[in-house]
Amino acid sequence: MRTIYSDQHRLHVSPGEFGFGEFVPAFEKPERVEIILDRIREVGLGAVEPPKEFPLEHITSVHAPFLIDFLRTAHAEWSALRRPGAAYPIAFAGGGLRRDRIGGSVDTKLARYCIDAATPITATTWRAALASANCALTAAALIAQGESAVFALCRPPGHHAGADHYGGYCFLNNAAIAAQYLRDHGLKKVAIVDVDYHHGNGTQNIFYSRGDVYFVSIHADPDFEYPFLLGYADETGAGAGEGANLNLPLPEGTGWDRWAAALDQALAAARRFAPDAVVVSLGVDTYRGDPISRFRLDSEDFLRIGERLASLKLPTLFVMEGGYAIDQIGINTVNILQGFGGAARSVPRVSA
Ligand code: OKP
Ligand code: ZN
Repeated sequence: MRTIYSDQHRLHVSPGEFGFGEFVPAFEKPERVEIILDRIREVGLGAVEPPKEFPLEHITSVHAPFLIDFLRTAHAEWSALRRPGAAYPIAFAGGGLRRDRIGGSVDTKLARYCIDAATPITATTWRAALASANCALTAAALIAQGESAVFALCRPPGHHAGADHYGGYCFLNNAAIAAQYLRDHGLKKVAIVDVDYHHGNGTQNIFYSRGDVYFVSIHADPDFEYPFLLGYADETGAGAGEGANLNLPLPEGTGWDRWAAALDQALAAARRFAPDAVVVSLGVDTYRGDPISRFRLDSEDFLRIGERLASLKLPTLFVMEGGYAIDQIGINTVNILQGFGGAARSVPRVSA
């Protein structure tokens, strides 16, 4: 399996995030994808190639142009006010505040566009986010040209970024951008299967009223886990998208048996939709050792996830999302790709 990777991801380094009463070091850090890359090379998964550059229209087809302008210019506005560090919001647009206000000061816009205090914009964040989206687009172009499976090793991740908002370590929704590219290049129906521990609220938001892109997500119940206010089972789509959104929230402590049953349900639903291709939002923060998550999957389980995804027998674009257990992130991620069938079966796939 080919991997699309850009070293420009290093241009985004979060100074830290606000979590549970204190400012803590960022969990979403550059080493994540470096370690995955090392594992890809160690097992000989396939070629690692840089992304091509795509016109911004592919991004503005899923994100509001005002959000894109903001991501590009927010840090310049921030530092023009002689502020140190990265741009974080100090208020949020809940409680009936005016979500129709799309301009104003940098703080007004941060309050309107950003959904949490874990997603800082630095001077070079935009360049990293754009390179990440270009990885997804490059992989999508390969799928559109007939490749059966490609891995977009995206960083920063994307599935929490919606049509007009960002957060959850995500700026641009790489999986949604890829799915839209496939729709624009001859594929009639695309299914997005989100296996990250967190609900892909941004992806759901982008496609909620559309019947041409099916979204199914298996995740920690938002009753106790981020993003807290989306990802419930009663969110089934709207208008033309009614029935094209499926949420499978699971309780704290979920292990393989229960998670795998949800995966089978997700895959049966995706199969019924009869898509022309599948985009997998690939997070491995379901791992039992993940520092911010509460599921209990083992490294071997990720092989089984890959095998089951392969049973759809559809062109499949893997887009990297979360996973914060640095020591195991390479093995866990590549196990999914190897389980899918991307490399020689003789390579050992679990190590200490
Ligand atoms: C991004 B992805 C921990 C709080 C975590 C943000 C979680 C974003 C997850 N201090 N808040 O879906 O893996
Ligand atoms: Zn996650």
